[in-house]
Amino acid sequence: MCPELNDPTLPTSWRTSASPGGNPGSSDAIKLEEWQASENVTDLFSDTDNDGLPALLEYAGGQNPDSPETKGLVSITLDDSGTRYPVISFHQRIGADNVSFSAEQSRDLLDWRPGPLYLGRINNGDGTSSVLFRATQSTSTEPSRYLRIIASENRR
Ligand SMILES: [Ca+2]
Ligand SMILES: [Ca+2]
Repeated sequence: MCPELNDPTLPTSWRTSASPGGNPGSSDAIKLEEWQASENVTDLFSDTDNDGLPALLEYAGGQNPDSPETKGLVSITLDDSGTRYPVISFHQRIGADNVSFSAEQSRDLLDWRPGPLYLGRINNGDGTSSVLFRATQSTSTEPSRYLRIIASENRR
């Protein structure tokens, strides 16, 4: 579970530990305020390294706010379990729990609506997990569909 930060009744509140054996008696959470202090970040919308990632996403993805990134944090795949559904994922640093994710879909990039189904998180084994959302319509039903992930600051 995302320690002390989320509602245990919400599926999005649950995650694996950063360490394979877990961390009994301690927390692997990386608090946003402590990350901000260590990285000298005051504005979560700032992009001082001009890599297109605001500071909140640098935190969420475990990136360096002072160094441009070369790898993306969002990817699109197809869920190919019989019927093909587009899936969008965000590669979150495990423990960066002060950010919440949701997803929206659109047919025309103008009208965005909630609806993508939260599929859960997959531990990538490298300190990150993929946060997955699947479109409501399959590619055979709707060949053209746009997805986006929304990251929000989450502090309690
Ligand atoms: Ca940046
Ligand atoms: Ca960066």
